[in-house]
Amino acid sequence: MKVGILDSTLREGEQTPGVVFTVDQRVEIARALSSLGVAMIEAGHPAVSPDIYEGIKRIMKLKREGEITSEILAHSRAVKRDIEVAAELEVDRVAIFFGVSDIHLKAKHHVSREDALNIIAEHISYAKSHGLKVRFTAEDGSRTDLDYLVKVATTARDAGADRISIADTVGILYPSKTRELFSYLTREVPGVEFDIHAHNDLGMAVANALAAVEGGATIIHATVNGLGERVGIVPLQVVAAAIKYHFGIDVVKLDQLPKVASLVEKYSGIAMPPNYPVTGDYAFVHKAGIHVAGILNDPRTYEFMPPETFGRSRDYVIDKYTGKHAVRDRFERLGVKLTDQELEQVLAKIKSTNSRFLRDVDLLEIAEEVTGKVLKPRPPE
Ligand code: AKG
Repeated sequence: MKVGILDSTLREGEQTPGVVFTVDQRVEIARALSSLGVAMIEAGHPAVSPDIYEGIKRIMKLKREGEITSEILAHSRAVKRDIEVAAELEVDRVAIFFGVSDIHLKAKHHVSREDALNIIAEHISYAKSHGLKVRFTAEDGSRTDLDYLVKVATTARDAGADRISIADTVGILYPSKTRELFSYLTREVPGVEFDIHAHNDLGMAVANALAAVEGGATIIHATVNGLGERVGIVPLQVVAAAIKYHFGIDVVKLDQLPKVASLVEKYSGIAMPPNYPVTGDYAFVHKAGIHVAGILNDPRTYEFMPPETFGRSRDYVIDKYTGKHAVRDRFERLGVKLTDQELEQVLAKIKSTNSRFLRDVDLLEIAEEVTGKVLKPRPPE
């Protein structure tokens, strides 16, 4: 199985409402993504604004100097000026998109299916004549008539695209349909590689991306923290963890994911919820007594993979759900010895509070009340 990541935080990610990156931030994010090990970085659509143009220019300078090693792409409409701008920037690849569903052809492009094929071929050839590698994106591909989609992909390939992105632009695919779609396309249109661009409107983007890979796609589009239009696309950290668990493949340096997630959280201004998979604060934090007893005995009881794989560590919280094992472990860690009876009394008091989080100082206070002694915790290491 062959699979890599195209990160589109700087293009799709910046299409999140309220997100704008400065040029310096774009360069820093590209550097971080490259050292994370993503195969490709979609660095922006340079015709959109001067700062995106400038960002790609600086990213390409770092690429020439060897500081960035990922393949760098520029997004482009099927418009000659967009392609010329990408060529001017000497990006590794231009990604030309065109809406190919009947809805897009009629309501957006106002062209027939036949005319669309000519436009696609013409612009891919134009990009090739400028020495660019081309990915063609069948925008709204998931809502496109299948026979026509095969014609689109064949036309793009024959015009010189060596990659085709099938975009689930409105996020309506589900896994079995996605697998079928990609199996069919890879069989019907040989000689080209396929990308999956999956939006998360129905919460199935990661599942669809994995299903596309099973169907033969070799590149998954993702953004850090799942940024993107509306509710975004495949979150990089989640899909990377899923690929590691299910396929045993490291698509990026997994232990660097939290660092990159925090960087993008800071620059995007979009806070990561604490219950976010892999990089959220609670991703490896346990609570119920049964769960904590389980992880203290063998973490595999309630963890799909060790948190250290992702540069994280495990923890548990203390509140009314807590059991004796957790309380004993916490006091042992604090270097405070309590008898079994005292532990039971402490636990009873914990259960009668409705505090959200009991901190170590709160636990010591309860234990002092129970024992009637002044307790001295071991100083933190
Ligand atoms: C979309 O269709 O949602 C896009 O953002 C274009 C995707 C692509 O270029 O692969």
